[in-house]
Amino acid sequence: MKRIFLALVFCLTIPAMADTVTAPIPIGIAVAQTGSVAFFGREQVNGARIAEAMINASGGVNGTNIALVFQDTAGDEATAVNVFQNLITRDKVVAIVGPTLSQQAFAADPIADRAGTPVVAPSNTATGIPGIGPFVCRVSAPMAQVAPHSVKQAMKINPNITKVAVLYAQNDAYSSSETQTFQDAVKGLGLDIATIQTFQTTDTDFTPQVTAVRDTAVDLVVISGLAVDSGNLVRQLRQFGYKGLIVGGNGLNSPNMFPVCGGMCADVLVAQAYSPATVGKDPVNRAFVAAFEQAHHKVPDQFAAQAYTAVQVVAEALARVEKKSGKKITGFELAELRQALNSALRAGSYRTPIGEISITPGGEVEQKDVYVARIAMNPDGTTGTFVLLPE
Ligand code: 1QQ
Repeated sequence: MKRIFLALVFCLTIPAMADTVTAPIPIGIAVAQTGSVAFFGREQVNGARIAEAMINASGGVNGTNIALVFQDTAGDEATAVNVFQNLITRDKVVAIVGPTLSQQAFAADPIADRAGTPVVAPSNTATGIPGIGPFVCRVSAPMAQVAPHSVKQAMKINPNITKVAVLYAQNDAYSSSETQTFQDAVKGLGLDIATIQTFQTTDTDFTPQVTAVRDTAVDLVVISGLAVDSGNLVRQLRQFGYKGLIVGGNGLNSPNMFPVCGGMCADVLVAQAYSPATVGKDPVNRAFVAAFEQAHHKVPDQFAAQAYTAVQVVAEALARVEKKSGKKITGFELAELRQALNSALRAGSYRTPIGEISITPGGEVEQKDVYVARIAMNPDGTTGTFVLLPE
């Protein structure tokens, strides 16, 4: 009896078997495959898949393949939280690339952070993302650095701008963060903010906002919103007769938005952390664009390029972990690997389609090149291009 009791106590007190990493190395991709933010998430899936194929074709991580585990976060916080939990505990991924929105990141990233699982944000541009915790970093340049470039370009195109209308989605973290940057940039250039209009990302009718813009007779409109809301707002501004320049934020940064505002997307200026137009200069980008075009018969957008970059960064950091430890990734204890990977992500630089980047110890991306494009629409009214503007 006593022996049985002791055996029972022993069984109850031994720790659960530690998880060991096995091949292929699982990396979570937690982005929006459904819902309105899938305008961006679909391209993130496309970009990540190209990365997986190219990395494995060139030997994976020192001979061990990676395997992306895709989970649909849709565009809301609760789904992102759920997906993060599943990827961490059920799928035992070594790192998570995602989520699509900053609004989701502020809810879901703390879960990964507490679980000691590295997060590489491919498209979170709000201020404060790396500050969520030591396991959070990003390859998406913050709008605080990117957005001012588009306002400066607007001034170059029309030096007579004096009055500006600022519009933003007040229920979204990225939009509220980006508008602050825009407002500072506008004021810094000595311009007058004649009106500030707010909306919700779920709005479809922008009559009050576009009426206010018309009544204040501004010569520049600056918009920070997500997908369909931004597109509809641009369309309704034009329908109400606004003829001046429009600066759009990151939410207008995908050709998938073109069908939403149609021909009226024309002449919107957008600052970008990636331009496929740089393809001639850089062999890394050239290889990515060629593979993407072959698979999807179109050029990649910023969301595809940043997702590719995030997967590449994880794979290269894994290779660094092997080099530094002298041990194969397979065979590492999962918690130990996640910790080592998190440090390796922040060591050294990466040559990626978005240029040469590095990640600071605090998790912030350092990226040199930023672009501003002007949307040109084709006569069909649903397709178009981001035409890169000279600096
Ligand atoms: C963010 C963004 C969005 C526009 C990505 C789709 O930049 O949420 O941070």
